[in-house]
Amino acid sequence: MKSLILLLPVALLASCASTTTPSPEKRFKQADKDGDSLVSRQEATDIIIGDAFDMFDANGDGLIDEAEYVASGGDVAVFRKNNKPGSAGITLEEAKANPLVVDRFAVSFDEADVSGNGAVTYEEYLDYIKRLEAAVR
Ligand SMILES: [Ca+2]
Ligand SMILES: [Ca+2]
Repeated sequence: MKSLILLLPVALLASCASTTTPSPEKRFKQADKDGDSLVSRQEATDIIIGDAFDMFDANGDGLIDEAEYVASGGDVAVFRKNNKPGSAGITLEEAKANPLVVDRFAVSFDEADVSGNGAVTYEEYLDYIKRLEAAVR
């Protein structure tokens, strides 16, 4: 299955290994919108999809258009299937509303949430990053 869903995690792994990524502590705080020191499934999904979206949206206009999608290694046919007919591109809201995209990131969340209590602590998050980094090396 070729799709946006499969491409996003690759982009995500690349970003984790990048030296320009903000510190883990900063990233965790960004994700923890309600400030309870735990990142919930919703908080995690929001930030992960947002990050992946930014990588695809090369010109930063808030839309992933066909050229940007293809430039990131995407398949034209998949883009056309996911993009609303007549619209210039996929918005962040559309990506977040796509159950296939959300399901893919739910898996990432489950991998990070080792204790399985539906929230990721900073320690679990650091652990998860370490495992991701080990995977791309
Ligand atoms: Ca939180
Ligand atoms: Ca764009």
